[in-house]
Amino acid sequence: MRFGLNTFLSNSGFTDTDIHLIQEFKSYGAEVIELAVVDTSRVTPSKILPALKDSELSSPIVCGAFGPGRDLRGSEEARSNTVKYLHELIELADQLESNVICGPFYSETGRANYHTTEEREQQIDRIVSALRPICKRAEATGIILAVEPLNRFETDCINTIDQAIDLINRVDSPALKIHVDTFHMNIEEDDSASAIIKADGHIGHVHASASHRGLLGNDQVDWNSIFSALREINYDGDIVIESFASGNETIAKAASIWRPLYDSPKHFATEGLAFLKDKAYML
Ligand code: LER
Ligand code: MN
Repeated sequence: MRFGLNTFLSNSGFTDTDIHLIQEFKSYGAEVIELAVVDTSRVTPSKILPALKDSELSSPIVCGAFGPGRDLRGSEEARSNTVKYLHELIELADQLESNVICGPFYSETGRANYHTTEEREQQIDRIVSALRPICKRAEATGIILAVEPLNRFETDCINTIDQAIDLINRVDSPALKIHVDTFHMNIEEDDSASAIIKADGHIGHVHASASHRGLLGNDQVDWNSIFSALREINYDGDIVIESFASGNETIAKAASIWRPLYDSPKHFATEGLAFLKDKAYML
């Protein structure tokens, strides 16, 4: 298990101008960095790779961002934009020597509306058809696509681990796994630890995020039971702390961040990583 930090902590999308974050996150105690890539054309692997190696943070996670216009169940244009973006992320991950791409690939974050059962079924069919060839490409590249259920206020599409397992069964590719996020599970699951155990064999990535997206351990997530469950299924992937910089309109809208979640990324990150490492080694 590696413990790490997502670059959304510091800004609204990682680009070449943020390379300094790699060393910064290392100094906070990160063992892996998750690069939140909104625009692939602003990330140059030949510039990033040496910085990752110098900081001993090789093999990053690539986190996809699904803002307006990226939607596998949306208009034809939105669907083709998303397919193109996912292919770009695979190419980028391959060049960055990353093994995992994560995020809510299926739809635009913030799209939450009523749909009839028939409409839902049609939407899932569209998502499955779009994901199959993308997963084939991921399989050929040896990259895992970890799909993240989001809470009901951020999507009406995939909210629970059960729904993610159903999607995985329909796509039927070893490259498609689940990206669990403790914040979303805290809202949607009966019990987050049981949901993790149910997903045994399917979990490709974990976001550690407090119930209020603030300081880990100062919140309502039952971290002991989360770690016991991960231990029970012998999870050996990465656990990345996710929270969001405030004062940024893009992030505020995407993740419903209306007030600052921490005083400084440094304090939030060092305390959070120390908390997670403690929990992991205690159990
Ligand atoms: C992304 O990882 C996530 O958890 C979303 O809630 C962001 O909008
Ligand atoms: Mn997340």
